[in-house]
Amino acid sequence: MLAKKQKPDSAPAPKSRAATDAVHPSSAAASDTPSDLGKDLELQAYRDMLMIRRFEEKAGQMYGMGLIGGFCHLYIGQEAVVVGMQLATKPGDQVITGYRDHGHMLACGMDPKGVMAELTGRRSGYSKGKGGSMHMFSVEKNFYGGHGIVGAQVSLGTGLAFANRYRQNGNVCLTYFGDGAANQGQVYESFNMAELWKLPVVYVIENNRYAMGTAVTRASAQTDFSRRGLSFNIPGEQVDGMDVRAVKAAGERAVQWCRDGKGPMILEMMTYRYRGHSMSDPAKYRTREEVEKVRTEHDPIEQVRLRLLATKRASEDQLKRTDADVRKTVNEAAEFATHEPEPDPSELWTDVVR
Ligand SMILES: Cc1ncc(C[n+]2csc(CCOP(=O)(O)OP(=O)(O)O)c2C)c(N)n1
Ligand SMILES: [Mg+2]
Repeated sequence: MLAKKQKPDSAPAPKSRAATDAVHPSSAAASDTPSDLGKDLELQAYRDMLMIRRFEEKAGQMYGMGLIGGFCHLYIGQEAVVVGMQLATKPGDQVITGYRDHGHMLACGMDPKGVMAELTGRRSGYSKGKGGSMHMFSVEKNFYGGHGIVGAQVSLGTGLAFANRYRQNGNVCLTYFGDGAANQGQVYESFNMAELWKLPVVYVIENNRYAMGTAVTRASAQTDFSRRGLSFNIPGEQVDGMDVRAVKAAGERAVQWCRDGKGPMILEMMTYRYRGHSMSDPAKYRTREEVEKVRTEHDPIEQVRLRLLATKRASEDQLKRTDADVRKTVNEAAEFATHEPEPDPSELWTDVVR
């Protein structure tokens, strides 16, 4: 049973911090060269990011072949964000995000076969083939969706953090959302409650510079999203979201802040998506050169690959084998997802809330 004193509404009054203090105490570290991951973690990060990249490339192909229907938003370019954040968590921490969610699921350890089978609308998909790209969940892996309503996951993630605080289980909820979602009203209602009740939630703002075809500068009066919590006294950091080491380091600081009972924290991940907003994006709002420049100069996977080679932690051959291995897993997932049966028609009447 939960003791009454555990309830957030009886939590001690928050210590007031001036808005200018609402910078994480260790934010100075954010500008330093990120610390080395060590050989094993660097290899793991490489593999995990590559898995997301290859999975998404395959999903894009399968969409083009008509094997995937409905909405499909790819995460290509943003891989270092989820992989770095996941390296900063411990089992029990939760993840919730919007519709650009395949990478988050894979980073949480969900089975690529189950994710791909959901994309193709098959019975063995994570939502029995009835949810599709934007609506998958795994309580076992602490992944809470997969939400198509922009910003909706922010209040839900705050609720998950409320439950953690209430149960005093020491878990932190990573709540991801985009630069566009950051302008949603419910985000600020959530911020207020989260700081008031010192909820263990890290708000990870994935600033990929666009919301559909709208550049951040056209939609946001304040484009420094790490400052969006200032009036609630929520500290924030801007992070190089293309560098998995920087993401992990910032993630660790934020998660620790939450675990210490200090309340929420905002991490603005400076990132970029290479593909269109969704599969039906005319891409008229940016130049090819802009995409190419990020891809050649800041690619999150290439950065790690070059570092692994330069430090002789891995040979070209070894990295090629990793790629082949990842491709095999993805091909098997695609094979599975095209041969599994579709849901039985009787399933139309199950899992429906009336
Ligand atoms: C409440 C709501 N308004 C509008 C939409 C349509 N919509 C879907 S995605 C999107 C842009 C969101 O951009 P951002 O938050 O930056 O995330 P990104 O797609 O860049 O990851 C919009 C406006 C929606 N799904 N829900
Ligand atoms: Mg965006």
